[in-house]
Amino acid sequence: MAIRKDANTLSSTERTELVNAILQLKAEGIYDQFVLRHANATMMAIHSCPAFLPWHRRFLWDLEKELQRVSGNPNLGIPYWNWPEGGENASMWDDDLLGGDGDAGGIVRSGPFRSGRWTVVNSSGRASGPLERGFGRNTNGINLPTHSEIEQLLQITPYDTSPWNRDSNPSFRNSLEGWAGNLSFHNLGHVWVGGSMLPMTSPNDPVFFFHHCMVDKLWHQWQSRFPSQAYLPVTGGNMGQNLTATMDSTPFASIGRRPIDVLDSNALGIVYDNGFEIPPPPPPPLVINLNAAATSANIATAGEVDQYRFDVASFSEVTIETSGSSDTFITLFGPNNATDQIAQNDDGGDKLNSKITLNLSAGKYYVSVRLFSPEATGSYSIKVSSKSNSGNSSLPELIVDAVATSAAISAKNESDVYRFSVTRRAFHTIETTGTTDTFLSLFGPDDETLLIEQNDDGGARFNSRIRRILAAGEYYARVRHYSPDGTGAYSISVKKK
Ligand SMILES: [Cu+2]
Repeated sequence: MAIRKDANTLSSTERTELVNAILQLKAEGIYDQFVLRHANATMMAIHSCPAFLPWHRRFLWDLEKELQRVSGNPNLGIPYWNWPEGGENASMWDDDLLGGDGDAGGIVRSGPFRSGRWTVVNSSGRASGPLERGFGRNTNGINLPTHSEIEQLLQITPYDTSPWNRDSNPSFRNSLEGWAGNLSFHNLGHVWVGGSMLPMTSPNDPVFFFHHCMVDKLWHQWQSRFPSQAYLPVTGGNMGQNLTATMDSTPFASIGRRPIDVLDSNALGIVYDNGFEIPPPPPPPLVINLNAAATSANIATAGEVDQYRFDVASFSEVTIETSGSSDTFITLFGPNNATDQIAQNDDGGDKLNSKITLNLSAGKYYVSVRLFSPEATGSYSIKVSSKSNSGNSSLPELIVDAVATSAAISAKNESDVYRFSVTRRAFHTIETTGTTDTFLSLFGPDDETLLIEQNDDGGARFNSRIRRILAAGEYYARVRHYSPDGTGAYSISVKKK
C-alpha cells in the first residue's frame, strides 16, 4: 500500500529513504526510462485531453512500484507537493529532499539532485547537463494556488466535456490541468518551478512526481466528493481518450492501460494522508416552495456554499433568482440528483444578482448558491417561481406516423419535452433527424418522471433513435443537445414500426 504524504511532513528517515530510492533508479537507468516515456508520448494524447489524469495516475503508480522495489518498503508512497504550503521556503526544498532553487543561471547547486550529482536527459535519452530551476521567474508574479482556490476547483463538474481538449468548459479535468478558468493549477506548477520542469522531459526533475501526486490527490478528492460523476467520455473521444480505450505510451503491467483501469485509487493501493480531509457531507438542502416569498440567507464564512432543493410537479417554465446587494453565483442541478449540472449563472439578475429561467420537466432540482468571490461574505435572498403550464396538455404533441416536427435547441442546457399517445401495444420508433447531436430520453407510460430509455447516437450520424414495444398510454420524449453548451435545429418523429 502506497502511503502518500505531504512532502513537507516527511521525517528525515523518510527523506533519506526516498532520495536513495530515486538515486538508485537513476543508477539503474530506470528513472530515465520514465523521463523518455513521458517525453516521447504524443503530447496531445496525454495532455489537453480527458486521459490527462488517468495517464499520469498510471505513470506515478509505475514509478512508485519501482521505488518500493529498490527501497524494500512496500508502503513507500510518492509524496505530494502541497502547493499552498509549498513555496520556496517550504521544507520539501531543503537539501535533504529536493534541494532548492537554481542559481542566477538557473542551475541547481544544492541537495541530492545538484549539478555534478544528477544529470538530465534529452528526449533521445542522452545526458544533457544539470538540473535547472527558476522559482517564480516565469509566472509574472502569480503565486502557487491557495486553499480557497483549490476549494473552488473541487466544486467544478462534470469531469470533462466536449470538445475534450483545452477549450473544454466546464471541466474539472481542464481546470485542474490549467487551461480553463483563470487559475492554472497543474500548468502553473510546471511554470513556477521553471527550468527543467518546462519541456516534455519534465520528469527529469523529481519534483515532477511530487507535483503530479498533488494533481492526482485532487482528482481523488473530487471523485470522493462526487461519486456519481463518471469519467468522460465513454465514447466519442479521440484515440486513447474513451473510458475503455488503451492510453498512449502505457506499458503492460499488473493493472490495465485504460482509464477505466485506474479510476479507483483505493483499489490501486493508494492511500493519502489526511493533509486534506475529505470534507464532511454538506447539510441537507433547504427546501424552497415554488412561488413562495423569498428565503433570506447569509454567506457568513468565505467560500461557503448554500444548498437548496425545489420540486417541479409538471413541466413548466421555472425562474430561480437571487436578490440583495451581494454578488451571488448560482448553479442548478437535476432532475432527481444533486450532481448533474444543468445551468450556472453569475449576473443574469438585477445588478450583481443571479437568475436562471428554464423549462423544467417534473422532478426534484437542486440549487447551490455561493458568492462570486471566494473571499467574500454577505447576505442575499432566493426565490423560485414557476409559470405554470396547465398540466401536461400544454406540451407539444407528436402525432404517431405523422410528418416530423421541426424544433431547435436554441439556448444552452435547453431541453424540449413532447408528449405522444400510444393507442395499441406495438413497436414504436422515436427518432431525431438533422445535423445536431441530440440526446433523447423517453418517459412513461402516463408518468413524466418514469424513465424508460435514453439514447445518444442510435440514429443516423449524431441523431438519436429509440425503438421498442410500447403499451397503450401517454409517453413523453425529452430532447436536449448532447453537449450542455450545444445548440441547433432538429426534427423529431414517432412512427409505429
Ligand atoms: Cu505530463
